[in-house]
Amino acid sequence: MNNVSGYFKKQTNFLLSATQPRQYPNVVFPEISFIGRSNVGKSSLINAIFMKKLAHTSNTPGKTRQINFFNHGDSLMVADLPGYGFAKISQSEAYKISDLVSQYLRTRENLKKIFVLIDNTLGPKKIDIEMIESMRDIKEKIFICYTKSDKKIKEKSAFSKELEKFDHLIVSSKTNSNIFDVQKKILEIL
Ligand SMILES: Nc1nc2c(ncn2[C@@H]2O[C@H](COP(=O)(O)OP(=O)(O)O)[C@@H](O)[C@H]2O)c(=O)[nH]1
Ligand SMILES: [Mg+2]
Repeated sequence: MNNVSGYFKKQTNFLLSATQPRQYPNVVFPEISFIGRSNVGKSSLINAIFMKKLAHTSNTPGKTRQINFFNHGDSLMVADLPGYGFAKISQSEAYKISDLVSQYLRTRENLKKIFVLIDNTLGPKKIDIEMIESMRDIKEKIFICYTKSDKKIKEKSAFSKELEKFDHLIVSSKTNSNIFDVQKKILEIL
């Protein structure tokens, strides 16, 4: 597949939201998913890649508590996973979400690539490292996107070194910087 722009002109549509595995779409298309802390820019990145207001962006972290699935051109499934590290929910709800996500990551057979988003202005946090460590069995699927590259770096992270071995891009959904390269990465799996 070499026509990147052409491929992303295909229609993308919201399919369903799932809170349980039995609700996941039963399709054979390859799937990619987006994961990261609440407010890291997951929905914004999905919208930038697919050039459409698909995922709901928000200033209120922790809004997405289910897995939202989108169908791109009957050839690719896209999953927007609930954000982690959001403090303002109950412990039991946090466990429920983390069970849902880890179950999804372990068992979803058509899952080809996991885009782990990290806020470039803050760098990786302990919780990002823990999340990535929990994915050790599927680490070859991980691709890191450092988000909000249009903004000034606020903090120097103590954990940056731990992620050096992962393939990554530094992107901005606001200026579209490197979004084309993320699209190219996606086409590689098809
Ligand atoms: N400056 C800037 N702001 C961004 C960028 N991506 C997301 N945001 C903002 O960050 C906030 C959270 O974004 P959202 O996509 O809803 O994050 P999510 O919770 O991970 O889905 C919103 O206010 C977005 O407008 C970016 O690349 N640059
Ligand atoms: Mg979101």
